[in-house]
Amino acid sequence: MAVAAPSTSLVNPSRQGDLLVVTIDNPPVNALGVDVRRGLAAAIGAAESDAGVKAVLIVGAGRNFIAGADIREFGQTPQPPSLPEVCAAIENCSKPVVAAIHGAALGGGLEVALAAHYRLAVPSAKLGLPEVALGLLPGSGGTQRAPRLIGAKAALELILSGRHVGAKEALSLGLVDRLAEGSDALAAGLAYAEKLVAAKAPVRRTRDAQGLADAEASRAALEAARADTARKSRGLFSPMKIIEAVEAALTKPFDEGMKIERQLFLQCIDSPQRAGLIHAFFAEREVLKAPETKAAKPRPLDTAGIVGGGTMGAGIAVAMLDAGMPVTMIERDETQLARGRANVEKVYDGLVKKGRMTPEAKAAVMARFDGSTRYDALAKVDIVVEAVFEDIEVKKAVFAELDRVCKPGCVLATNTSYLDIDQIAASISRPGDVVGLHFFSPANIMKLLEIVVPAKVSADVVATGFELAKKLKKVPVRAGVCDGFIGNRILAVYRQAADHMMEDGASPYDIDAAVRAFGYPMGPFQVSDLAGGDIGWATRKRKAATRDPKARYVQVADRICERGWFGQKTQRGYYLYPEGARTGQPDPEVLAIIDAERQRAGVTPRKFSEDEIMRRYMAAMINEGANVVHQRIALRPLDVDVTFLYGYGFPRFRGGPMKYADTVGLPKVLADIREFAKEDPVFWKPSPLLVELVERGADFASLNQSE
Ligand code: 3H9
Repeated sequence: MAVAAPSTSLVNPSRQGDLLVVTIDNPPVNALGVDVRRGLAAAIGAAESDAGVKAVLIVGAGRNFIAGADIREFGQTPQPPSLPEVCAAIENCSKPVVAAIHGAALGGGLEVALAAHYRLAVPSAKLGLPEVALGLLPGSGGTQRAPRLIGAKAALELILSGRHVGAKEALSLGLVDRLAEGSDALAAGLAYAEKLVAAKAPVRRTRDAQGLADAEASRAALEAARADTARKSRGLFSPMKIIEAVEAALTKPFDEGMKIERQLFLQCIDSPQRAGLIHAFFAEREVLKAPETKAAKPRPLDTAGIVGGGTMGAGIAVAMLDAGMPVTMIERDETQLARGRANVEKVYDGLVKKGRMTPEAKAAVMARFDGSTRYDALAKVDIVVEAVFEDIEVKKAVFAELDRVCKPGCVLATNTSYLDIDQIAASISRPGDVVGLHFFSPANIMKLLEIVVPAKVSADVVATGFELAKKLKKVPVRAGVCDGFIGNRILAVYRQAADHMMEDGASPYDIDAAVRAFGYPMGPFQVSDLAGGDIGWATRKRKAATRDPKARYVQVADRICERGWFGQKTQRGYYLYPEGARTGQPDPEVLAIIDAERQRAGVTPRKFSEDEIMRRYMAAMINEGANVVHQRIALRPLDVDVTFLYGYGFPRFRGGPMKYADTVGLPKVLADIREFAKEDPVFWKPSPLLVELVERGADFASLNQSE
C-alpha cells in the first residue's frame, strides 16, 4: 500500500490498485476542522494529477464517517479552504468519487458525501443535516444539493427537522445509491468503487441531478414548509433562512444558489442564537465530566428498588422499567402498593390507548415490575431510590430499613427536593453509599436529573448516579447539598422577583406574556397553575417561622390558595380553566385580589414594560445562579445552564441563564441589580462572584473549563 498523495496526519490518502482511498482520521468524530479540509483538498488534487488513479473512495476512520464541520471553529476567523470550496473540488473532480458511510454522516459530513458522485451506506450509518439544532443552515451546498438529489419536499423535511435517518431510509429517499451488508464501510466501498471503475461509470454531479424537475410540486412543497415553519419556529432565526436557501435552489442556477446559501449561512453564524445553541451543545456534554466520573467507575446497576408509589416514585419506576431494569416497589401496606402499581400501569395504559404500545409489550414491561410491603424484598437490588413524603424523620426511618436489608455496596438514593441529605446519610451506618437523585416531574419524561453529592459519599456512588442517568437517557447535573439544590433554589428567588413585580403593578398575565416572549413555553404563573398552587403553599407555611421578618413577602398566592384555587386541577388558580381547559383565561377576581393586596401593603401600582419585567426576572435568576456557583453548589456556570435548559423550560437558543448573562454583559446585569437594590436592598444583594467577575473584566464562560 503506497502513499500516493500529500498527507496530513488527519487525512490519509493511500493507493489500493487504481483507487485512491482517502481516510479521514480526526478523532473523536472526524469533524471537518481546517487540517481535515486542507487534507481533503490536497487528496483530491493528488487524485487529479495521478494518471494511475481511476477513482477516489472517501471513508472515515473510527466510529463515524464525518460528524460535520468542527463546531469549535465557529465564531473564530475562518481559515481556508472553506468547506464549500472543498465540496466543489470533490464534485468537480474528473474521476468518480465514492463516499462509503458508516456511523454519523451529519451536517458538513453529509455535504461532503453529497458532493461525491456515488454514495454507499452500511447499516450503522446515520445521515442528516442537523445544523438547525445549532442555529445554522447547511452551509456547504446542503440546501442546494439535497433538494436536487431527493426533491424539495424530502430535503426541506430533512433540513428543517434536523433528524438523523438510518441507512435504509437514506436509500429509499435517494440520499445514497447503495446499502451494503455488515459493518465494514471500507471493504464495501472498495468493492463498489472497483465495480464502478470496471463499468467505466462516469462522474455524476449532484448539482445536475433532476430532483427539482417537477417545478410545481417543488414550489408547493416550499410554500407548505414556509407556512408550517412560520407557525412553528417560535422565535428561531435559522428555520426561515433555510426556507430562503432552498427557495434559491428552486429558482436560481446552482452557482448563484450556493452564493445565497453562503450569505444566509453567515447571517446565522453571526446570530446570538448560534452562540447560545452551540453553548448548549457543548454544555450538555461537559456536565458528564464531573470529578467523580473521572475518578471512579460506577457500581453494578442491573436491578432497582423504589420506596414509595406516589407520583414521583411511580414516575421513577417507569423511567427504570423503560430502560429495561427490573424494579421492586416498596409501599407501607397493600392498599398503597396497589395504588403505586396502578400509578405505574396508568402510564403504559395511556400509551396502549394512543396506539404507541401494544398490550403485549405492556405485559412484558410489567413482568419486570414487582411490589412488596416488606423491605426485605430489596435485599439483592443494586440501587434503591427513596421517594416518600418530604419529611426528614420519615426519610430517616426508610433509610434505617434500607441500612438493615440492602446488600453491601447497594447505592442508597433519595429523591428529596430540598431536605438535608447529609443528615439522612449521617443517620445510617453507611453514609458513603447515600446520594441524592433529584428527578423532575413527570419523572419518566423530564430529562433533568440532579445528582446531589453529600459530604461523605464515595466517588463510585456518584459515578453510579451518572451511569443511571445514561441508562435512563437523562441529562445529569452534579449539585451540592443546600435547600433546593441548583434548580429549585434559583427558582425560589426569581419566582419572588415575579411576585414583587405583581404586587408593584404588573399583572401575572403581563409577566407570563413577557416570559413567553423571551422564549419560554410558559410563564411562572402558568407553571404554578399547572403544578398546583397547594404545593408551594405548603412549603411557604412550613418556612413561615424561619422567614426573615425584614424580607418582603407577597401574600397574593396565599389569598388565592385560601379560596381553594390551586390551578388547573381545581379549574382556577391565577387563571380560569372552564370545563378542564388547558389554556387559562385571565380572571378579574384574581386581579381584584391583587389590587386589595396592593392596598393592604400600601403599594401604589406602576407600569412595567416587557423589557423591565425580563430585566428583573433574569437579574434575579442570574444573581442566584452566581451564588450557587460561588458556593460550589454548581461546579461551573454551565451546570446551571444545563439545569435550566432541561428542567425549567429555559429557551435553548439563549444557551441558559449564565450564557445569557454573558451575552447581555455582566456589568449591565450588576448595574441593574444595584439599581433595583435601591428599592429593596434585602432582596437585591449582588452576588460576590458577579461583583468579582465584573471587577476582573471576566465573564461566566471563563469559569466553564472542565475541572
Ligand atoms: C456543520 O456541519 C455546518 C456545515 O453545514 C457548514 C460548514 C461551513 N465538532 O456527542 P459525543 C465532540 S455544523 C466538534 O459525546 P456520540 C463532542 O463535543 C455540524 N466537536 O459522541 C465530544 O467531545 P468531548 C453539524 C464535536 O458518540 C466528542 O466529539 N453536525 C462535533 O454520543 C464526542 O461527541 C452536528 O451537529 C463537531 N461537529 O455522538 C453533529 N461533534 O469528548 C454533532 C461532536 O470533548 N455531533 N463533537 O466531550 C453529534 O451529533 C454527535 O457528536 C455524534 C456522536 C452523533 C456525531
